[in-house]
Amino acid sequence: MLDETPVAGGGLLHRRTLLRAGLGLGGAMGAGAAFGQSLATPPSMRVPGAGFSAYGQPAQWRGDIVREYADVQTPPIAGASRTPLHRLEGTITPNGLHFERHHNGVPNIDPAQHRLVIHGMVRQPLSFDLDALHRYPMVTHNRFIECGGNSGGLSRPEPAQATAGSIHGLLSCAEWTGVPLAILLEEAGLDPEAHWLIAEGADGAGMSRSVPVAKAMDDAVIALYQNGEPIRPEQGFPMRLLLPGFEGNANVKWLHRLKAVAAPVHTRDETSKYTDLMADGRARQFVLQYGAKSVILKPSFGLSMRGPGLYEISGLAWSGAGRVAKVEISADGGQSWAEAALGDPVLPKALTRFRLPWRWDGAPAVLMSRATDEAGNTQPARAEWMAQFAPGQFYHCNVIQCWAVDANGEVSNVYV
Ligand SMILES: Nc1nc2c(c(=O)[nH]1)N[C@H]1C(S)=C(S)[C@@H](COP(=O)(O)O)O[C@H]1N2
Ligand SMILES: [Mo]
Repeated sequence: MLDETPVAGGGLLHRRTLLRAGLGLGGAMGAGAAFGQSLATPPSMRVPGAGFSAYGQPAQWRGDIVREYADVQTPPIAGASRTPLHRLEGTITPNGLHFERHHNGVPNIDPAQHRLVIHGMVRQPLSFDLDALHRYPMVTHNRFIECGGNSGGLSRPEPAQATAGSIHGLLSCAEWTGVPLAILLEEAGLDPEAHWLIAEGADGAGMSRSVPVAKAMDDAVIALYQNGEPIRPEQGFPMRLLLPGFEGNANVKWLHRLKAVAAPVHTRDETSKYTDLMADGRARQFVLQYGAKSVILKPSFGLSMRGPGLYEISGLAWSGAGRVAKVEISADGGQSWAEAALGDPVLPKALTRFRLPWRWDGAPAVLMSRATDEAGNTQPARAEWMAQFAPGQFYHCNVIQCWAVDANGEVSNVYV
């Protein structure tokens, strides 16, 4: 299917359509004065450039790509800042833009003093310093982290007119390197009756969560590096618990203690928060593993379109259960769908970039994306998702995000 026959309503083209004809966006070539100017020697070629720097920074022209910190938070140490997803490309979040969620600020921990203790129902309690951990074999994987409260704004009665980053930016993806937790637990010798671990952080919140031993033995990592450099203070320096695909809160930062216990202990952070109040008045606890989710970033609120013609729709998809199997896009409010191309390679529990060519005819359109993962999980419509819960419950929201494009190319957040 290499021609430009739409495969779904609203002008969606096949994901493998080769746009051979050119998009006509380059500006007319010719002998005119404007073309002559384009060919002139750029001023930067006439002088030497700047010198070296100890730690590089983004281009000065892009210094406005920053974490969004819109919520009014008092005190400002308990809250969140968000990744500007709509201003980034690819799948990896630069370390300075990884979202932050702190319950009592970022502790300043001297790595030489820090210890990770494994105790409780174990044969041999152990204490590791950073050097000791570096003697163990390490693994490196791309993994997303998403806060349980991410996208929760979509549960509000009116759709917020806000960027994709401010709605969905409690989500980041990094290449994490560290020691598989299973190795350390095997050395400590878990009691067969120890089915949970209490993971506690060394921050002022003493944040702690109950974590199933099955997860700890499966793919949990004591993460020491983030995108190749030592993990940032905001992400848990000198070490954090990484539980791939599990809700952000359980990925305890500044990790200093893992206590093996028989059953979950119902810590403050897993009872007062990150628990879903259902429509029938019961509460669902330990909603740890995410299902499938996606969001279109281009176009999205604040990134308006410049007239009819060819565009590439692109965004991010992910699942806590494994790999993204497919992402479908609709440009007609969900009446018809076309399958997007997925960026290669599709990694488990990592962000996946999807893309689809679109010939926009200039008429109002409603764009939606729907991810399905390899376990068969998919995304519900907002109304379907809301119906399960008591009013006000917003955790673990994976509803389909709908963006309306008006005839002027302006994009708004809509509920369909
Ligand atoms: N010790 C500790 N660990 C913590 C937190 C915290 O406040 N203290 N916040 C949790 C929450 S709610 C989330 S969503 C993730 C956020 O990780 P990040 O700040 O690296 O993005 O860390 C979790 N781990
Ligand atoms: Mo969170």
